[in-house]
Amino acid sequence: MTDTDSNGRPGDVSNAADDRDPLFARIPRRDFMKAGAATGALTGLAGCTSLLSSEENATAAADVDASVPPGEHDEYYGFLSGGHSGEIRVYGIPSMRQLMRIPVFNRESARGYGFDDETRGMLEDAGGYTWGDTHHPRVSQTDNDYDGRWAFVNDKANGRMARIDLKYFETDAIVDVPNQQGTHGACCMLPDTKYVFGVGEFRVPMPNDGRDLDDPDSYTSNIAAIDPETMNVEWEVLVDGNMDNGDGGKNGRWFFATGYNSESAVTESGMSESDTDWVKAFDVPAIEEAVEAGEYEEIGGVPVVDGTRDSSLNEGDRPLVRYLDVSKSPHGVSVTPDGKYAIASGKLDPTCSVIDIEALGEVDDPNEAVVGRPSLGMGPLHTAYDGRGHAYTTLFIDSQVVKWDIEAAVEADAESEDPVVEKIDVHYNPGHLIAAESYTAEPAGDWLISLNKLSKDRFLPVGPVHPENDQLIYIGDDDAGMELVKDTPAYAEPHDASIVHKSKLEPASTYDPADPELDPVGVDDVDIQREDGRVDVKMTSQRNQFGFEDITVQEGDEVTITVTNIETTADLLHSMAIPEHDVNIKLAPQETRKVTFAADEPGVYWMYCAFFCSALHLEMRSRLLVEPAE
Ligand code: RUQ
Ligand code: CUA
Repeated sequence: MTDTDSNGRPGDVSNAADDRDPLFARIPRRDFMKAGAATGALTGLAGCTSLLSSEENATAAADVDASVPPGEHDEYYGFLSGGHSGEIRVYGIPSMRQLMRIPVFNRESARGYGFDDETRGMLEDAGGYTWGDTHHPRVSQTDNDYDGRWAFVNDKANGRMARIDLKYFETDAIVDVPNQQGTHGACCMLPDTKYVFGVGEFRVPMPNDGRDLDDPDSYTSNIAAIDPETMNVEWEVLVDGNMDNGDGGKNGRWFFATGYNSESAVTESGMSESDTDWVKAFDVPAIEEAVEAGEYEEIGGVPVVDGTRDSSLNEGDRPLVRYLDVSKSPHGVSVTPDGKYAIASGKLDPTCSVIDIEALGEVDDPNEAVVGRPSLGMGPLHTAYDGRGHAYTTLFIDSQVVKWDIEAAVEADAESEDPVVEKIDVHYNPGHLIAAESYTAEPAGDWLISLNKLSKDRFLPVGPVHPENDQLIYIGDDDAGMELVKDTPAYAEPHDASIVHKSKLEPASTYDPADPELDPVGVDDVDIQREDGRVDVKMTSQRNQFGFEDITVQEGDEVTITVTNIETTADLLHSMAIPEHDVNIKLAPQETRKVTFAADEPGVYWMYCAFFCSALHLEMRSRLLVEPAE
């Protein structure tokens, strides 16, 4: 049964609310749903649903205690992507307090990210772009459980993948994926994170060097298999149609990607013409064998294997990529915790397709591996799990999360609504949702976050740019049902998230001076070297001084300053900023950073510390004296 009605939010009331409220009327609708023929019924509903007043939407009493008293810690870390802010945000769950922001593809001044030589060099080497669009943060696993080493996240804007070191909670590697435009999906090959997969969304000529400009039929997209240790792209597989989201099976064989545009069109209406699109199932060991056997073409320095439908490698009894016909424009795909099924959401169709992963390797016609197709509601996008046999799917258009029974969906007839257990309203228009440890073999089954694209009336108005709304839902009690516990305004724009139990991470509280890569400046190494217009400064920072009171250089010198924060006390940060030189480095305890700049203008410049580090913080400054050239 579905309890849409008992939730009291028929669609026409919503439309009425929309008409009444001039504030809502001004909101430009996000209408990516308005595509194409078979979706006529959806047109006009998009973005206009669930516009009940916040009073009507107020949740019943919070029986569930999600409070985390002052001074106490949360149970989980949530890693939420920041979308086109280019960053990752770390939340405590269930408090939903934002604990940290980790800049990834964006320059960020509070952490000096993109200002010191190392992080600036990393961003420059990875294409030199100044922004990115993070969607899918995935945390590395060993034996299908979080191992606390890394998080990975894609850059949809510029075709990149980044790695975040979870000891220091900082980005430590970025690869500019060759041959890929719009790296959208990101996920790990499980059980042991053998690869990180980047799923290319935008079809382009291959190589994209000016050839075939207006010959869309010859465009392709691809997946890239990235080695998590080296961040090297090991191989890529070309396919037909777009790709969108991806997820790896749990046992090292299959990788799944959804995709719209099996039509190979370049316009919105063209992309939604057909009633079906594909889920592509990549047979990873078969692809590795093909690479091993030299059955690839090297493009952009990467072995590229042909996984298009008509390719010779895709014929015979061990095709590299199996194309499954599923309902129109599937969006999210995620593998169930037990590794049995991959579930692809219909987006423009109210159903999800349940794919039997083991059957995939046995059937001749891959469509026989689609063993369930429950009808869930309008605009299903993404699915998460509680480890008790339930799936939770966001319904973008209905503004709901639907809980359903996976095995019941396999038993039921196609398009049956019987597998639906319960629906809950969310506010509004959810994209992803994520349950605690949902991507592992053993989800925790207690908390779920619905990452809603619109907040409309839920918070104090702050001008025309509204925050989004990340809602915390308790899913731990199957009898009582889902309970909406908390609204959290979110700056644009979280997409996906991973929720990791705190016991699985071991963040460092200071940098490790024994780390050979850090090369710290000791108290005795403070030094200035000059040679041919280059000045090399090594110095320390500690309460309340830098290693030099004055640094004198000549106009036109290239100056490199390496600073180590020699504090051993946790949380005692310094920084070194130099006005009018765009210099700004952050120094956590025992951290060493290096910055190079040109001393172009004669004058006095106060190097100062920007973290309030002690009562004498303001006095913590030294002079950079730039002498006029003779
Ligand atoms: S996609 S809102 Cu970038 Cu994960 Cu679905
Ligand atoms: Cu060091 Cu302020």
